[in-house]
Amino acid sequence: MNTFTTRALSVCTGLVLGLSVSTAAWSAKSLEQVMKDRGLTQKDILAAAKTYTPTGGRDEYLAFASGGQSGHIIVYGIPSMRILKYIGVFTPEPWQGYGFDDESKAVLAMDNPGTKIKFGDVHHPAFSETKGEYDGRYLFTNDKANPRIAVIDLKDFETKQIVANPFFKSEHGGAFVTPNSEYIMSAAQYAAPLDDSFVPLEDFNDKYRGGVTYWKFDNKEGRIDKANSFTFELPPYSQDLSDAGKGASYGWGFTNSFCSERYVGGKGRPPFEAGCSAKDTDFMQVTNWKKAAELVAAGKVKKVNGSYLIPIKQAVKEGLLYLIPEPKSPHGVDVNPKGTHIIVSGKLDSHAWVYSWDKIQKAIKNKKFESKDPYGIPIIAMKDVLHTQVQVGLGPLHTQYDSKECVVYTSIYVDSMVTKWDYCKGKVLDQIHIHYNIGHLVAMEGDSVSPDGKYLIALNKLAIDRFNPVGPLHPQNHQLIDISGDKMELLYDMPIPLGEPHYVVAIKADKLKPEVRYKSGWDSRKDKRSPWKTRAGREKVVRNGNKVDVYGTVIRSHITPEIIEVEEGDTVSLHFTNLERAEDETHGFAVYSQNVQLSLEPGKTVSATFTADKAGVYPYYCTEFCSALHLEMQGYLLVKPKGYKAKAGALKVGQKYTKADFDKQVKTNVDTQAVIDSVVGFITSHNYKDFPEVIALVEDATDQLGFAGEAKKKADAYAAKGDYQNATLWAGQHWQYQVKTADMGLRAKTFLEEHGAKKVK
Ligand code: K7E
Ligand code: CUA
Repeated sequence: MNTFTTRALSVCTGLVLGLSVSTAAWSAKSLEQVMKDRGLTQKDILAAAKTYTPTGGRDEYLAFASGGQSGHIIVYGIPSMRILKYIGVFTPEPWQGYGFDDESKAVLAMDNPGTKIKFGDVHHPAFSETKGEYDGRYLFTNDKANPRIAVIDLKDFETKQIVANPFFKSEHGGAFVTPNSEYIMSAAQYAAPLDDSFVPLEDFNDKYRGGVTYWKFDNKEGRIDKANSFTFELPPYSQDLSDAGKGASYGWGFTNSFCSERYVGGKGRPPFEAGCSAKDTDFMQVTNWKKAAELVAAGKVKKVNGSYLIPIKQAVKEGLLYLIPEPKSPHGVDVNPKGTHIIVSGKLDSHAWVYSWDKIQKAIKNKKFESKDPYGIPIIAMKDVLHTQVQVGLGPLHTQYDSKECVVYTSIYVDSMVTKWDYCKGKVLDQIHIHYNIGHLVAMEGDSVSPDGKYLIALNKLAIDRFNPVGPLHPQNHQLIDISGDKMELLYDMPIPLGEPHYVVAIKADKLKPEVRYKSGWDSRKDKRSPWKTRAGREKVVRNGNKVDVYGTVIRSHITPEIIEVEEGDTVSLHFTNLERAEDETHGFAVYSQNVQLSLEPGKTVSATFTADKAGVYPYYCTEFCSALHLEMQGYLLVKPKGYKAKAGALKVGQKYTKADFDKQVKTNVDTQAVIDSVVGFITSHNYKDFPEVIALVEDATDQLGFAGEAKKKADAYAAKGDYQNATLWAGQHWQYQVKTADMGLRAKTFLEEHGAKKVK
């Protein structure tokens, strides 16, 4: 490197890092060396500085990504692209105990007899909205394969409800939310009979149907209200995605389609793909949910199979349903923030098509239709409602809106790029290359009425050569792009090894207010106190015939009870409550060979029911490394053979203790108490009550200290009787509680020091 570039580089890197040249001499030098060693350019360094988040730092946005066939939702931060959580939705997820405890098994079993289905194909997550803004309360998502919608509460990032579509056999176009979360839209994809009967393909046109369901969301309960949801019957055109109108188009929904040819391939006929892309146009289906809801409320819609179904005929008669031609096997339908325009992409074409809501409304008002489809639905002429068409690149799919008016980003699948364009003026502004074959893309709060711009993430279908090879199945690639300037800049590649990504939604992180603990004894899936909640000291085992209920607790570092005895053939229900109040003090619970893995976050109560069908010894233990003595957090489930008679005699101890052992332990305890006293002194001399995190730690520490006092009393009583065996063991337990108290006290002290607590006395 010549002197000029070296100098230019040190000045430049000094600026990049916001450091003056003099104070940054050494770091500029070492940075230069790192760049040289790793072959990094200045552009790389700039990209790194835009995404690097120092230890303890937080992200500005949180992304909720569809986990595809994994059936999960993936949560990560932007711009750091650090993964924070996988949320089990349609698929069991052992870390969270999802699908392993009775409470979450019940969620997976909703509309899923016997939990037979163990996976979901997640495509489109969507946030709950208030006045068209993301409100950070709920997330909804769909399962395309087994037409279902799930509700995730963002208070604790847990799945609370799953509902199956009463009519469809697949469901792609969901979840899309109306501006006040009145309804969640979900459209069918592959046409099928609306009931479960067999209908031969010869009857495809007459008996196969599509549809779009408007799931009623009860915003107060935070659950879908199945009884008041309704579905529009639609022709057997493959419904694609949907979007809800907003602003000017509030009260309406838009669902595009492909294969309006109603072609069926196979059995010697040319394949589906040939027949399904033959025509030049398919249809956008425009539905009026507001008026439909009024009809439902007025009792004018009939229930079929227990659910409201609006037949095509009725929808047409009431003016609730219209068709608009869309060019070339379209994909994606995206309403702009004001609700005045709708963008559709022709995926076999190089154009995006912008429709004007104003013109659509006029055509509807004036009953100006060009014709009817075979099912009698009025068709509005494309030329009457098209605002403009723009050549954006080959294979356009999805569109996201920028914070700047009229500016949008469209994913271009075949050309592997993102096109930035102006839909008002109809011109292309910028293009950037993507690796490879982008599907959806997401801009910050891009589906809301006030998108933030800033970042865009390309959700790519193929990674090919972008990462170290890991066998024939490759991870997905999420590429972060800076869209704050005129030119798009690629910042970061993030592999996601979980499932085909479809859509992602991103919300401003400070809109989310997740809790760090549950109210004690909480059933998180039902959102109320569990009937199985247990307080410290109230643990018990209740037998009723051959049904055994164990009311247990967990706290650092023991499980109560530590021995559970049942008989072969008993049905055992374990109910554990985590007594901790401290942040992040989760315990786990696993039993040998019973497929039990529980996650007990602070305050939570969960249950596990199984049949103890084989006599034997079943160790159980805590699966979260919760404390220094985590490995000792253990116990035994003893399944006794039928008619077993206990042997006479007590447990044989492995170790004998003397007075010297006891005295030694007591000295240790006195020393530990001195540490605790000094920590307590520090905390109480500061304004710790101004810090809720510290108050929780102090509460927990006080609890532990209470237990310590009880253990000490027992130790002293045994010592007075000269029973140094039990005296030493209880003195040891006293010390255990002291250690936990000290541990929490120190955490509280560190927190106060790091958060600028003030001395008050
Ligand atoms: Cu384009 Cu399912 Cu949204 Cu995938 S869909 S890309
Ligand atoms: Cu509790 Cu490990």
